[in-house]
Amino acid sequence: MNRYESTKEIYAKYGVDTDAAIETLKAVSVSLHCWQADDVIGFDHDGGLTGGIQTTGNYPGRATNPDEVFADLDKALSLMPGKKKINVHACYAIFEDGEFVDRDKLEPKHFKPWVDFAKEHGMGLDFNPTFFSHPKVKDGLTLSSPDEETRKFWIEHGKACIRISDYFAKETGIPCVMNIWTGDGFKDIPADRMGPRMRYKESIEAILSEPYDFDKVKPCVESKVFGIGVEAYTVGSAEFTLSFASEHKDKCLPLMDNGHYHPTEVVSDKIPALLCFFPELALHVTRGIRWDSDHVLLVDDETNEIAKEIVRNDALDRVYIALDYFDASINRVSALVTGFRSMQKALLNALCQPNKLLKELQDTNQMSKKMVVMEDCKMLPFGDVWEEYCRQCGVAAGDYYDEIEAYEQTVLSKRK
Ligand code: RNT
Ligand code: ZN
Repeated sequence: MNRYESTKEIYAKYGVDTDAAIETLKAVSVSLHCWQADDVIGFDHDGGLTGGIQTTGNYPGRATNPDEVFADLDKALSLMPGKKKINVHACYAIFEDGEFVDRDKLEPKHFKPWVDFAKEHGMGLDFNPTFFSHPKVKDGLTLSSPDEETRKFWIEHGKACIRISDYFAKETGIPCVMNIWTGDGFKDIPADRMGPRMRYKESIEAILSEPYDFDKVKPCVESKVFGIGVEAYTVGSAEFTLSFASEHKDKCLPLMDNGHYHPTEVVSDKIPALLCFFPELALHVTRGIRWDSDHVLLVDDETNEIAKEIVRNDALDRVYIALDYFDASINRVSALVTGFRSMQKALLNALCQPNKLLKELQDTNQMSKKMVVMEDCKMLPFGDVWEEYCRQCGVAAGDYYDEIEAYEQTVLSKRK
């Protein structure tokens, strides 16, 4: 008997069907963010990243143009098991022959290469308006600016992005999640906390007045507790975005990024809370160290708990899972692959838990036994299930670093 066959029997004793877990995971999309490939810079400006987020590190080989980003994503995708989507930011618009338009004038054609790339890989695409790294961010504000012209520019950008999201959904035949995040906020104590929020509310409503089919385009609002340089106040706070999404349930979803809460708050506990009220919700899965530091996702406790809450609540088709981290201090292809694999491992592990049994133990108040079974499950031979899953997906279960190293030597190290 091979290892997987015997592992399967061990899991079966807990009522877990590992073959079924593998099949289920194969159909779950995880959205891979293009921005880990180039430190969140994009192609539409020469400057660096500004606006409440930051990448640190200067590992050699950063992709600096569309060809390089596509090549790196290609390499990364070849080393990942599972179903993927690619998450694109508006600043990754691709202009032909010296053409340039500002963000309020972006059109679907500026993203055609992304559609071609997605089609080649049989993937869907997600999208994000880019409300940062741009001269029209006025005094740190975009959609919530007191300056009408500034707000108008960014509203037009948001509307253009809805049209582009619609194009993505139509071309790929897969719904496009479009996330609205702004770094709007203040470094120091504001005198008016409500005014910017009222303007933000009206601006997002104006963006969402652009017509779209909510089955195809899924606008989201992402909250945050604070950003770099805007430590005192964030316009799009947790209460603001959750209330907004709740008031506009027929046209947008709440998005939770697990780096965007106070350090002892956990998104894993918020998922079931939101599932009681929202038909669908979206996530940015990341790894914060002390604060929203956007480290590469690993299989840590919270990643496992997030996956478990999605699986236990039978919500794999109600939660849009996307990754969001950016580490410039290590090989970026490795970062893409390791983070994506971590999410896959957490999901597969969650699918291999005796969730039904554990729930029964809780509901009959057998809490000591529940604790013992939960602890026992940590020692199950999960590695064999992972190995089988990767085998079926046609990728190595581990040991992918050699390939990354070879790519670094032949491609990344040759870049200027
Ligand atoms: C920033 C938010 C946001 C960004 C991306 C690039 O704190 O998490 O989602 O990371 O839009
Ligand atoms: Zn995020």
